Amino acid sequence: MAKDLTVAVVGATGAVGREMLKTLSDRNFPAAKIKAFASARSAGSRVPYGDKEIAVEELKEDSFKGVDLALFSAGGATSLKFAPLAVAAGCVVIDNSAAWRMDPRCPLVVPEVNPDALDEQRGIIANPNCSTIQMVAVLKPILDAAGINRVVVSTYQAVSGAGQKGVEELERQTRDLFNMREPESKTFPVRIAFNVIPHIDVFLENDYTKEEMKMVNETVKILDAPEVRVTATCVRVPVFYGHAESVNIETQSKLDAREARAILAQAPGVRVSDNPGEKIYPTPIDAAGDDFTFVGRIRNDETIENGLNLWIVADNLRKGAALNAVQIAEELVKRNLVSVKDRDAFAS
Ligand code: 25A
Ligand code: L14
Repeated sequence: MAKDLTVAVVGATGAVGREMLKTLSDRNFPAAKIKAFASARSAGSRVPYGDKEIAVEELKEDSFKGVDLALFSAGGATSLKFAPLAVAAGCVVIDNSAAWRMDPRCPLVVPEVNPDALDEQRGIIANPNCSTIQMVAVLKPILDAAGINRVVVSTYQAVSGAGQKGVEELERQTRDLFNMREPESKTFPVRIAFNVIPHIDVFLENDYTKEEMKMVNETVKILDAPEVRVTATCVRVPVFYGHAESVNIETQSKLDAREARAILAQAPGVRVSDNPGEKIYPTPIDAAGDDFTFVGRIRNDETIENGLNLWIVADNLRKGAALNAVQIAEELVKRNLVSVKDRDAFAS
């Protein structure tokens, strides 16, 4: 068993950071000491950890002295600047931002899918995008059973994906509309209340959004399967917690919907919730607060030889972010990998 660890959460006052603290406590992660960091404006506030509260400290360059493991969720700019400083101080980083995910030095891990990638860790381990995590949890057993040529996905993403400020914007706009006030859009590009927005993160040169291209590129890296072609449309919906996805999969060999249902029923971290006759299918309200990735509406795509359609839902703050990060931490402990072998690995 490893020594008792000093663990830090960076971005501890945010929607994901709070969930990280809760998850560490709920799962009895072997931490001797927990530290909470955020920006200067939160320094001195307190965040819950189990039945206690811990004081939030301002994140500084020397914050990682004596810290063994840090979970980051404070945006890409914070990760780019502070994760290398953490590694140089001997601290292993699990980073929830997009900043390091496609860096070849950084494993990109969903513990049920590719835990062995952790053996190659050099100090920064990347936590995938929320929509990608729940999709690969379902794609992996299908890939192993029948091979995959192509995936077409459309997402229905909750406002909490944009952090606490996303949650507050939907609340505020809803109140304003019911009180005959003109709602203001600050976090989302246009009004989200009673609307849907086909735009998450920034637009890129190819007219896809960055969120869409994360799903394309991260899926191939996690599955280690360059033959899997993914195309995505990512949409924000006025839901507080829980991302949903409509996924069309073209397999290499025939996999019938009934066989797929049986395979997914055995998949780690996945719950099949699929009985049309009984009106059983997962919705974000069912998934919110839960740790499983739910899958339903599993049916044959009747327009092609080897095709499936299905519907995936998970809690974006839990499996999509905090829980997956803590599961990575647990796997590192299990494999005795909470150590930085090369402190210069990310020195620029
Ligand atoms: O565009 P970016 O830069 O990449 O950022 C994206 C944002 O999306 C969120 C996350 O916001 C992030 O900041 N996000 C969600 N999932 C993500 C993911 N997978 C993700 N980002 C990347 N990948 P968030 O609200 O979840 O959390 C932001 C946290 O980061 C801290 N932070 C920001 N800049 C920092 C920094 N920490 C250190 N150094 C910096 N330079 C930030 O702390 C927060 O912890 P803060 O002090 O700046 O803000 C705390 C303010 O947030 C409000 N608030 C948060 N939670 C609550 C709350 N208010 C009430 N109740 C809450 N539960 C308060 O207003 C508080 O002042
Ligand atoms: O890259 O706004 O993991 O819903 C995930 C949440 C990017 C933003 C990521 C959102 C983030 C996204």
